[in-house]
Amino acid sequence: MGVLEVNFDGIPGPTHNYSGLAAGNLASERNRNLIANPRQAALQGLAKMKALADAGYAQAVLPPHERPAVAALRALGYAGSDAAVVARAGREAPQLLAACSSAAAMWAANAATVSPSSDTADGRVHFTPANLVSNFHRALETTTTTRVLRAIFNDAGRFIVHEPLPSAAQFGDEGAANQMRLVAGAAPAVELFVYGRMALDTAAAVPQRFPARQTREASEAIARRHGLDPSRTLFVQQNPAAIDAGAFHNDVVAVANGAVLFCHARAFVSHETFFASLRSSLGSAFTPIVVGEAEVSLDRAVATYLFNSQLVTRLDGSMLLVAPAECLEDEAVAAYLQQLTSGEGPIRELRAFDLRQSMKNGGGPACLRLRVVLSDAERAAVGANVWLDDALYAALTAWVMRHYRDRLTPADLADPALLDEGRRALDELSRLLRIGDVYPFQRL
Ligand code: SUG
Repeated sequence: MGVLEVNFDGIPGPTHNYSGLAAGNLASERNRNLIANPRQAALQGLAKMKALADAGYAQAVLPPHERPAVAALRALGYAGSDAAVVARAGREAPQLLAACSSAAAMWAANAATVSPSSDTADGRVHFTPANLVSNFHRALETTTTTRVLRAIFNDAGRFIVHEPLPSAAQFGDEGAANQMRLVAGAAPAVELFVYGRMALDTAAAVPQRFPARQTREASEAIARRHGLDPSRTLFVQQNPAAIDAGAFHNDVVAVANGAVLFCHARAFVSHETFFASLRSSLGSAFTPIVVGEAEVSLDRAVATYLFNSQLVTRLDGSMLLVAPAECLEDEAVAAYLQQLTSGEGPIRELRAFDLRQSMKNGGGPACLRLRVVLSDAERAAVGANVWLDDALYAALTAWVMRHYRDRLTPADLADPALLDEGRRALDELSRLLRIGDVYPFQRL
């Protein structure tokens, strides 16, 4: 039976913009108020997906969410017609409208934590949609994400999409961006959860400058509800210094695939104990590739998103690193990558992609995708039209060209026409993808 990893990439939505909403995400803070190009954002994302699909990697899509989120504005006291709600929020509270208009659901690594059926006690694939409580604009994603995942993974015998964890700071959960999975040969996998702080135990060091979004308590609850084997599950603290340097998720400083862990030397609190545990679970196959400060500084790693690359297995068993184009423009990082891929190590190929629209909001190749390991039978149980083949790529590209603007500023978010354009686009998309009525405007 063939088991393979499918990358579900989020399609950047029609309201993609730069509103500086994410504290501790240096790109988002720096690029606030830039003019965005939602059409280009979507096309750049689709181009990466197509290139990987063409190279033989299993690729699927996740749809954007309805924005502005009129229901959220109503819950906060705005009333009247939808157009009046948006217009008044735009006049009185533009930052609130911006939060309710964010296209942040494109960063699918934050959609959910996923445990493949081979890791879980009941033999089903488990999903916990992330509650994303650290940021209001992201917490708005959970309801639609849960519906979308339930529409795609709609077979109770094979899949379970849990409710998100309780929406409280103590259970702050940012999904797969803080989860890694390592596997060596036929032995069971090790699931690795990286947290930024402990909510109920204040003894551990915490970042001084920026928020730690993921709590250990959240990660432990997910491991319990997914029925993971405690002896194959590790909880590791992210280095507070990495969070303070702008690594708001672990996937900004580390990525794992197979038995390889590619990370910065300052990614975790204690490399040595944690590497020793991995070595005892995975044996000699465990291959850490740790990049020191002298080769690539933490600041350069965050600026280029070197570790926000996708690491995928090629047919011959060696690995491809899917990196952001910014890596090749930095002398130290480009030199490091040249040396990394030309040696005898496991990573033998590099492909760089222009994802600048997403990158300017702090989202690289790895942020844009949710990894879901599925067996043949599980893939066959997906009834939705989400597999990116030539036909879906052509349809999605044409859909983007029909519906997306090529220029959007935060001030444009108050334009009521944007809401209508988005709804028309998503109505069409939900039919194309066969995911049912997942959007609030379809369920009125
Ligand atoms: O949550 N940016 C996102 C980027 C998420 C990246 N994902 C991963 N690392 N997996 C965030 O910080 C910025 C939106 C704005 O400022 O308009 C934003 O939400």
